[in-house]
Amino acid sequence: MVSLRFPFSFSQPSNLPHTATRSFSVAVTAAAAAATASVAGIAVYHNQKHPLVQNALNCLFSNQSSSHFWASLSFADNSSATVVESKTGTSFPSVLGGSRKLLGIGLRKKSVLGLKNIDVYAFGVYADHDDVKKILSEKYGNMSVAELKENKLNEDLMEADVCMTVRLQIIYNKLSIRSVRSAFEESVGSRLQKFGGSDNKELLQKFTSQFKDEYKIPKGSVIELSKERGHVLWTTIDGKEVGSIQSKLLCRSLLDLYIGEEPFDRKAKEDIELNLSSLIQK
Ligand code: DAO
Ligand code: DAO
Repeated sequence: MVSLRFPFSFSQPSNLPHTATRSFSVAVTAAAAAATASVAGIAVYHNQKHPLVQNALNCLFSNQSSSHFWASLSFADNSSATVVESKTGTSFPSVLGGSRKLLGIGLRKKSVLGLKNIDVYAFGVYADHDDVKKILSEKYGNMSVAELKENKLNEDLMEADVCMTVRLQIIYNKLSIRSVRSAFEESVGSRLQKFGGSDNKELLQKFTSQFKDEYKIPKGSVIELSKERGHVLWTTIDGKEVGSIQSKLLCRSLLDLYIGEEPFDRKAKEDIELNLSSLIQK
């Protein structure tokens, strides 16, 4: 069984504003209760079947003596694990569609007029476990984590025909489709230019035209951008299909926002790298 590592950093509540995006807490909704333990005011329902959770636990206990200690975990059998982005309280399923594993979560912020930074959405990056093993293990399976980093594993992941999903959970309550389009033109547009080398206005236009003006994406909306076999990018909003576009360049550019050279959230990228390495090495 594959075990994912989430490098939890448990911070005291007073540190929260500075460390929030770096802290995860794991909550597992219980279908059946399991053994209970209480440590420093923390309730733990322990389940060996959830390696993600198990690793969180290991990490939790290994941090116990540290002064940076603040978290809340609960586990149970037959449950679906979720990982919570602690600054915003947004939770992400640890597995999507049966085989896509959560590799890391983070926050997309945007500075408005250079005056304030708003949290626009929380995101989770998932990759199909079998694809990762099949496609990347042969090349990388025997490398150490340091070697993997040097070899820019993320670059190969973005290029390879590995099924992936980026799940966005909207936090900002005043998002208009117009502002989404213009942010997208800026963020993805610059990557299309960088990787495509030529004018990709048409591709950008094709993508953004899927988003009709009447769509509403209030706080709590969930957008999934899924890269399917053959570099087909499917978009869903709250589970409803919006459209699909086959373009390796578009898929590459989109993933680059989260795991490329200048990601939205550096810590999220590091977590993703680490968890990807451990998927490959198992
Ligand atoms: O209200 O003017 C404003 C700020 C809008 C910020 C929009 C950022 C949009 C980021 C893309 C969201 C994709 C779902
Ligand atoms: O954060 O800059 C960014 C771009 C993120 C990709 C957003 C694409 C999703 C668009 C969905 C719009 C729904 C109406």
